[in-house]
Amino acid sequence: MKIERAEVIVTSPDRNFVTLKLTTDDGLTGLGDATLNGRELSVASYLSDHVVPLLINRDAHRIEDTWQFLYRSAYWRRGPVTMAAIAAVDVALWDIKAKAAGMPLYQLLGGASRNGILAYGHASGATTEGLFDSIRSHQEQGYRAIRVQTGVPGLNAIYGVAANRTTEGNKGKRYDYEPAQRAALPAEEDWDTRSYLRHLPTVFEAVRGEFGPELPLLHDGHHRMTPIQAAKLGKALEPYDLFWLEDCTPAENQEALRLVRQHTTTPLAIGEIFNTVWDYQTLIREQLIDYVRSAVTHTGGITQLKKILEFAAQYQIKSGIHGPTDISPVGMAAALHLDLAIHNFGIQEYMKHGEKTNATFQQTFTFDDGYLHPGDQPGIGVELDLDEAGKYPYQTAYLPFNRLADGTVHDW
Ligand code: EZ4
Ligand code: CO
Repeated sequence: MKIERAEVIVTSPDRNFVTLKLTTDDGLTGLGDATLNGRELSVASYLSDHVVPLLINRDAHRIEDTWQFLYRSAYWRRGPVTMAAIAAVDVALWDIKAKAAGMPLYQLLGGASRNGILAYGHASGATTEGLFDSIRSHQEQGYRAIRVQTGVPGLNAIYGVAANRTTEGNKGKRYDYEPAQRAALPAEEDWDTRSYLRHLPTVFEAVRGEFGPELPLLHDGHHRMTPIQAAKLGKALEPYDLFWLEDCTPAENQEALRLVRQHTTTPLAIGEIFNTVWDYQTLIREQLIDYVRSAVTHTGGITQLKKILEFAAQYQIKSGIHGPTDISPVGMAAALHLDLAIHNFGIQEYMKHGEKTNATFQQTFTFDDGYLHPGDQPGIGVELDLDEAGKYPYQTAYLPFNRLADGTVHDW
């Protein structure tokens, strides 16, 4: 079974997505997600200009060999653009192999280890009242675990809070909780870590008071703290029993997490911007984290993420696969097959896509009563409607960035 055709499809139904479609000489097709939020066209070019010519006439069954070939033959290793491109090829080949086998992909990964995949949703509010409404609305939709993001007094726009959607200029331009904005330049947000550190524990105290001790609560620090600040926050949040504190500090320097870990028992999740197992080497081996946040889409696909998660499993570290709306339904479906099959599953992030996206990417995965399931169709269970995709050309969009009160650029 040979790869006969490889097409890179860029479409922007509700936001930009990059999809690789492979077709074999048997007429089987496979899809892979290559979406890198705010840098989509670079991955599309990496694929079209440099990878597609290498795929034609390759044996579609040789997934591991193709992965190693793309990783090693490029000479220039790692990085988000390269690894997103490799991920797209990898997932498309797994989709094809599973279709050829007549099985849903999770069967090829070892079969189901559980009945359903616990998902968490994103609740947010500029104020505590707005946050409570958002948590209730997520519970009504079925969510059994909730990420809590909130406004901070004195700061205007802030990561994870859906405030801008209601302002006139931004209406309909972005998802409720999704930061990327369709605009020629990145939006500027403001930040003050000391205000945030003072305010956040009071929010979690209020949420626990209102919703009780059982509801799993998560929070994303989005890379803004120094290690000692992160340690302080972890300690301050201990009474509120978080499921995890995510990206408490930038983790290019993995050793920084030692300091955080020494000071707090709040579980730590890291890795949505990582792209290989090497980014986790110290974090996993020294048990400095509790959850691996990588997406299938940004970590070289099923082949690589499965290896990272098996490494993590030896240290009782679990999965918490990244699943914001900038992961396409193809990338989400791939994650769900892996979630269902692995033993050390933790939780899956899940935000619903918009109507146009769902019409463009037909999906078999389901969300019922707080649990996701990839469905039982052969392959990954997602098909791309090219007519729909063709209606929505790429639109320039950027993630925002942060400045401190004195104008200094800060981590976003
Ligand atoms: O900001 O995916 O945990 N989720 C996140 C996301 C990221 C976006 C960036 O593209 O941090 O909302
Ligand atoms: Co995050």
